[in-house]
Amino acid sequence: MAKKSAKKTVKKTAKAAPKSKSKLKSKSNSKAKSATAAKSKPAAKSKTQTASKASPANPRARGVSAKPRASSAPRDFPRDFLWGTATAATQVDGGDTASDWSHFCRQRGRILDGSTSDTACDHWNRYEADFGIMKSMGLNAHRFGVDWSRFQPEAGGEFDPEALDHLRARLSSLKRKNIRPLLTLHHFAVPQWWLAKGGFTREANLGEFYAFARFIVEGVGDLVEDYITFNEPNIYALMSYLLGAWPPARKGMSGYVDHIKVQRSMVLAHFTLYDMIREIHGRKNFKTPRISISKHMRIMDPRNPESRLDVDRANVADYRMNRLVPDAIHSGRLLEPLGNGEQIHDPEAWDFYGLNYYTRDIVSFALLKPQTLFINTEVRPGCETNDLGWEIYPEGLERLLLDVHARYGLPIQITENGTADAADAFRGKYMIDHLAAVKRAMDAGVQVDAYYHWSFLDNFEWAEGYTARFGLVGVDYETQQRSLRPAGELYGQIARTGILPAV
Ligand code: GCO
Repeated sequence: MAKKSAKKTVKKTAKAAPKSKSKLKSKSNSKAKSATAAKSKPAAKSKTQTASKASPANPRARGVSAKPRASSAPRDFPRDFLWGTATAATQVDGGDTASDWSHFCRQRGRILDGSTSDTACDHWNRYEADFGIMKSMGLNAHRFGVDWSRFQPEAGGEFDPEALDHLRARLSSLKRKNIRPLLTLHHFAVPQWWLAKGGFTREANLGEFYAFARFIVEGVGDLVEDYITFNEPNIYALMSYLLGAWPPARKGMSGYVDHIKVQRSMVLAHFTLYDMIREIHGRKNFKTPRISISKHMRIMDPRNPESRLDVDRANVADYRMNRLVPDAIHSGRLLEPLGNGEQIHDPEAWDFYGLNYYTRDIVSFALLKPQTLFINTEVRPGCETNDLGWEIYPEGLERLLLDVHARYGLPIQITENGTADAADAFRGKYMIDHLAAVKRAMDAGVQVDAYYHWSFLDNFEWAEGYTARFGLVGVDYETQQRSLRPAGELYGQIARTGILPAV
């Protein structure tokens, strides 16, 4: 097992990392809350955004009031820093009707705007032009994913060689443009046929997922070095099995049990995939891979820091949300409630920490919520929020980076960070403020190697459909026209110069 050690230590001068909140946890229902917020505050209707020449040097870059520093200013980020964007197959590709999401979208009332993922951004057919936009922005990295249903739409069927050729063509296109890929093997979707037999709730099913992963890694491992095995395992388990918002829309007590089983399966599968990917790369003389998960993290602060009940629930929420799965992967043990703490793999079955960060929850004790372990989450009253009602809290990213560094000592890649802002009114400032938080953590000794902005394109935001616009590039879903937003131009400038404009 490769061992990674902290290359640097957090300087004493660093702002205090959050106190280690040990205890057990439970998840927060924030994504569900987001759905609620989206209902009351719909994002602007799809309209073509015209490409703007705005840049930070140009006040038309909305949300950014200050000018860039002189070009002689020292770089804030190292020259080899990876500046990327992130997408997920279901959210942008289109054309896949065999996935559980495609089936789910056809059920009445599941998706906020009644839409489907069937066309999305038609990125499957337009990737070349889309990667051209990335190149023109000056980006050098891109995270994207594969949906298994695309490669094996039917149970027991052969893996589709044309889909593999397509994936190779995509990766080759990125390579020609010097854009480094980070490939996600599971991002919330599975084939409908596999979900119907229990999906990740049944460990006996995992062999079929491994066969898919093997097909992909053997087929494209010469073009990929960086992998994410699972995107946000706990969010997937929570939304799909505990809150009933995503397929298979389970909830209740049996859903609770299954949401634990799903996370257990994903930890087990991560261990297997970690070994499998390394074995394939070694045997086929592919470059040494770097492997991790993308971990959704959110700050969990108690509503009343004086209340023992609120503080205790915040600790539990923090553990369930931020620590359980990473601690299991880092220790190689099936920690409770995933198991009894048994050691099932060598420790440190990952090469970096993939961190997704968006927001903070305020946590309180709720007697009437046994199904969420008496945890209530809410958005901090009066705070600044995005189009989905999520608090904008850049300091949270610094807190989490310091905490992750102290806990695991791994290099960190920020595999998602971004905001829903249909008017592109505050995205630029959001980006600068979060990157400034990253810089502060780096100055304090945290090794951060990459930042992937979520997202490259406006896209299908799961149960919120197309109502939320996260793209640096706006998409007109009727014409599939792309328009680089001012914040996209700003991001390109930051990527090219490694310098954060002052705000
Ligand atoms: C997630 C996913 C993305 C989302 C993004 C915005 O965190 O849910 O990784 O697919 O679209 O986070 O919600």
